[in-house]
Amino acid sequence: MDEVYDHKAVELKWQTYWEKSNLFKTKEEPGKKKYYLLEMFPYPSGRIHIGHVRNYTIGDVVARYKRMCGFNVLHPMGWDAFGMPAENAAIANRTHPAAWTYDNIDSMRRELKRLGFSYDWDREIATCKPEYYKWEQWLFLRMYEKGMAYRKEALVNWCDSCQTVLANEQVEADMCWRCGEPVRQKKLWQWFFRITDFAEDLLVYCDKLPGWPEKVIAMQKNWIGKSLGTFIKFPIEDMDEHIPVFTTRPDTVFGATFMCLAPEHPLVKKLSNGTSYEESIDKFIARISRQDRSSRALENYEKEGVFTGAFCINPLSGRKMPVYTANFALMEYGTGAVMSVPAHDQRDFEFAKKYDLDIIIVVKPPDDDLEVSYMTEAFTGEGVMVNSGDFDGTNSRKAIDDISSFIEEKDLGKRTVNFRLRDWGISRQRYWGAPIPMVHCNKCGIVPVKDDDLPIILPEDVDLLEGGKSPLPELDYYARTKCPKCGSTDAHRETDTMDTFVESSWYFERYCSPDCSDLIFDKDAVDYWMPVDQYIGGVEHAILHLLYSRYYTRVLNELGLVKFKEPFTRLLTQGMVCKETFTCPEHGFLFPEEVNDKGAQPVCRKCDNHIIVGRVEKMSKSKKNVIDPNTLLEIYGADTTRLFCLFAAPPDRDLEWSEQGVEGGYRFLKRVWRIFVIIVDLIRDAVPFNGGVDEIEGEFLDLYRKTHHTIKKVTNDIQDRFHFNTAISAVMELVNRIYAIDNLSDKLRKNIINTGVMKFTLESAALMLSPIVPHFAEELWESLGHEESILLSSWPSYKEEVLVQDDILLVVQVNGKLRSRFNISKNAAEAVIKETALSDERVQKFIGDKHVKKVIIVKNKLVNIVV
Ligand code: ANZ
Ligand code: ZN
Repeated sequence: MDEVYDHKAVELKWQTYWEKSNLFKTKEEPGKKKYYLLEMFPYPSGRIHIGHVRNYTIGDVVARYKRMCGFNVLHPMGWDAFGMPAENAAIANRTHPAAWTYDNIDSMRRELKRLGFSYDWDREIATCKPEYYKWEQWLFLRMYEKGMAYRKEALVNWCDSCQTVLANEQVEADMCWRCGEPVRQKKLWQWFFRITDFAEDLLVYCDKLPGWPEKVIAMQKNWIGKSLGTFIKFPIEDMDEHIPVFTTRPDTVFGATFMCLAPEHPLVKKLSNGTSYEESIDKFIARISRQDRSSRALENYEKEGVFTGAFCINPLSGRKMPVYTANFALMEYGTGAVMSVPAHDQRDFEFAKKYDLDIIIVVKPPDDDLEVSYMTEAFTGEGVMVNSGDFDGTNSRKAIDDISSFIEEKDLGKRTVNFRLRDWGISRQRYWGAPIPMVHCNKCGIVPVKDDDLPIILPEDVDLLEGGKSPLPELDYYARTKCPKCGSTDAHRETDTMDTFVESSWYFERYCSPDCSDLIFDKDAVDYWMPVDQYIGGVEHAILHLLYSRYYTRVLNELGLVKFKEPFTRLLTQGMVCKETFTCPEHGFLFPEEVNDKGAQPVCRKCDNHIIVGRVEKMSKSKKNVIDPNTLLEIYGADTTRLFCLFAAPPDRDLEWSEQGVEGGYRFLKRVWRIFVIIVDLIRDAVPFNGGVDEIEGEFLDLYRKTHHTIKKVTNDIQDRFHFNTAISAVMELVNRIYAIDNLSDKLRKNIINTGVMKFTLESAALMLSPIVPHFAEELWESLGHEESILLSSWPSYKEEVLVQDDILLVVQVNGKLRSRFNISKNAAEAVIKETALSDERVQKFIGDKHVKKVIIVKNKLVNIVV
C-alpha cells in the first residue's frame, strides 16, 4: 500500500482490473434470487452532468450492495438516442445526427467508466440502432393489427414561416422558438396509441404500487384524471339539435345561465355561419388557435370569448342561454362544451363579469346569506339548494345524486365517467426517430409493411434542412415505395417518425436479452429478470415516461409477450443538485471566477458593485452555476465524487453543492487510508476475531461492539431506505473510534486478540465502504491480504448478542457549563470517552479555536473540558 492516497493510480488500477476480469457480466442463473436495478438511461447530449452522476451513483451503490447480499444483479446502461437535440446540433455544427450521437455516446461511455459504475457493458443498447427499433416497428404492426395503433386528424403546433411542426417545448409564449413568428394550431393526420383503453386499469394499479413515492402516484392519478359526472343535453333554440355537456356538478344545472363551446367545436361554425356574428367568430377562432392549448385551461389565463348569435335552452329551468365560444373551453375534454354556472365556478364567474352575463345562486352557503350583488368570487362549496324548483332546501351534495337521477328518468342525459387522459399521439414530423412502418397506397389506402421487410431503416444519407423540417418526405429513394399489398408503385412511405418516448417505454425489457435477433426479446430472460426491482431517475419523468412505460407493458401483456402489467416494482425519484448562484445587479449571473471573494461580502469583478449572494438554485448554464463532473474527477477522483453525492443529502432530497463538502469527503478517505498505512502490516496475518465478548476487554471490546453496531446501522440505512448519508456517518464514527485508541500499534503488537478485533473492524469498514467508494475499498481489501476482488465478498453481518451492552449517559461540560451529552459503553476506555467528548459537534462549537487545557472525567457521570 502506498504511503499516500493517489486516487488516479488507484482508480485506473481497479477499473482496468474489473474490465479484464469481466466482473460485471451477468447472466440468468435460475435458482438464484435476481435483482434488477435500473437507472433511467441518458439522452446522449454530449457530456455527463452532475445530475447523472448522482443518479447513477445511487444506483451503483444499490447494485453493488445487493450483489454482496447474494443477489444475481442486473445493472445495465444504454442510450436514449433519438430525438430533436441531435437534429438541432447537427444543423448548427454541420454534422449528421448519427455522427453527433455516436460521438457523444463514446465520450459519455468513457465518462461513466471513469466513475467506476458496475454496469454489464455487454448489454449496452442505443435506441437509434436498427437492431433496436426494428422490434419497435414490429410491435407497432402488432398494435395496428389489434386496433391499438390508429390514425386520426389532430392538432399540432405549426409555424408557417419555418413550415414545420413544433413540439410544445418549442413554443414560447405562443411564438416559434426559432423565428419568433406566431405559432398556429393546424390539423394533421397522425398516429395514436390507444392508451385510454387502459385508463381505468392504470388508475386502479396506482394503488398497487407501494414501492412508489406518494407524490408520483398522485401525479399519475391526476394525469389520468377520472371524474364522475353527468352528460346533459341542452336543446338549441329553433334547431333540431342539442349541445351535450359534461358536468361534475349536476346540482348546479338551475344556475347555468350561458353556454361555452370550445373554439374548435364543430357547432361554433355551424351556428354562426351566414349570420352577422360570423366575422367576429372567425377572427376569434383564428386568434385562439395560436394560443397554447395546455395553458388555455390555466386558472390565471385571461378568459375571453365571443357570442355565436345562438341560444340554447336549459332543460331544467327552461331558461334561454346565450351560446358563446370561449378559450377556456377545451375541445379535448368531455364534450368540448361547458354549461356555465357563474355563481359556482370561478372561470364562469370571471367570464360572466367580463361580458355582463346573468349570475344565479343555486347553492347557498350553510350559514351565510350570499347575494349576487356583493359576490367577488364564485362559491364552490357545499350548501343548501335554492332557486332550483323541487330540489330547493336539500343539501347540494345530495342534489348531485337526485338531479342526476331526475335527468336520467326524463331522458335528458346520463351519468358517466370521464377521463382527462388522451390517446398518445406518437407521430413526429421529424427526421431523427424510428420510422413508422406503414405505406400509403393510392389504391389500397393504408397498408402495413411486411414483417420480412423490417427494419425500415432510417436513411442516413440526407441533408438536414434549416428550421428542422424533416427531409424524409422529399427523399424520393426513401419515400417512394411499392405497396406491400398490390405492388403498385403509386405509393409512398409514412414519413412521420415515432415519439422518442416509445423507445424508452420498453428498453428495460430489451436489456434482458439485448442481442436477441429473432424476437423482440427472449421470453425466458424477461421472465427471469423482469419486473425491474428498483428504478431510479429524475422526478421530471414522474408522469409521461412512467405512464407510457406502464401502458406499453400492458400492451406487451395483452399480446402475450410478458406475464406482468407493472414494469417497476419500486421507484426512487432523486432530488436535484443545486448550487449557489452569484448575481450582480448590473451584470446578472456571474461565474465564480468573476466574483471577488475577499471580505465578508463578495463583489463583482467587473463593476466592484456588491453582489446579492446566497440563492441556491438548480444548476443550469444560464445561471452560470454548473459543476462539470470531469473537473471533480480530475481533482478528487471518482470515489470522492461518489462519496460527496451520497453524503450530502438523502437521495430523494435536493442536494446542495459545496466545495467544502467535497473536500471533507476527500479528507475522510485520506484519513481512512492513513490508519490503514499505520497498522495494516501488524494485522495482515491475523484472523478476524469472531468470538464472544468475554474474551476481549477495554477499548477493543468497545471497538468490537462499535463495529457490530455500525454494521447494523449501515445495513438498515442502505437496505430499503437508501439513507446513504447516515450510513456514511456511521462508518466515519467507527474510524474515529479507531483513532481514539492511544498507542494503538503497541497494543496490537502485544495482544493477538486485539489484532483479530482490529482485522475484523478494518475488513468490515472496507466492505461497508465498497459499494460507495469501490476503487478505494478494493485497495484497502487488497492491503488486508485478500487476493480476490472485494466485490466477490459477502456483506458483513453483525451478532445481536454483541450489541447488548449497558450504555451509560455522560454529560459534557465546557468550563463547568453543561453543553452536551452522549451515550457510551460502560466499559469505554478513558481515551475513547475523551475523544468522543472532544469531537462532539455541540462541544466543538464552545471550544472553537481555544486551547484545551485539561479534560477531567468523572467515572460514569461527566466529562469536564477546561479551555
Ligand atoms: C358545470 C359546473 C358548475 C362545473 C360548477 C364545475 C363547477 P373535472 O372535475 O376536472 O372533470 N368542463 C367540462 N368540459 C369542459 C371542457 N371541454 N373545457 C373546459 N371545462 C370543461 O372538471 C369538470 C368540469 O369542468 C365540468 O363541470 C365543467 O364545468 C368543466 F359549479 O359543469 B362543470
Ligand atoms: Zn396498394
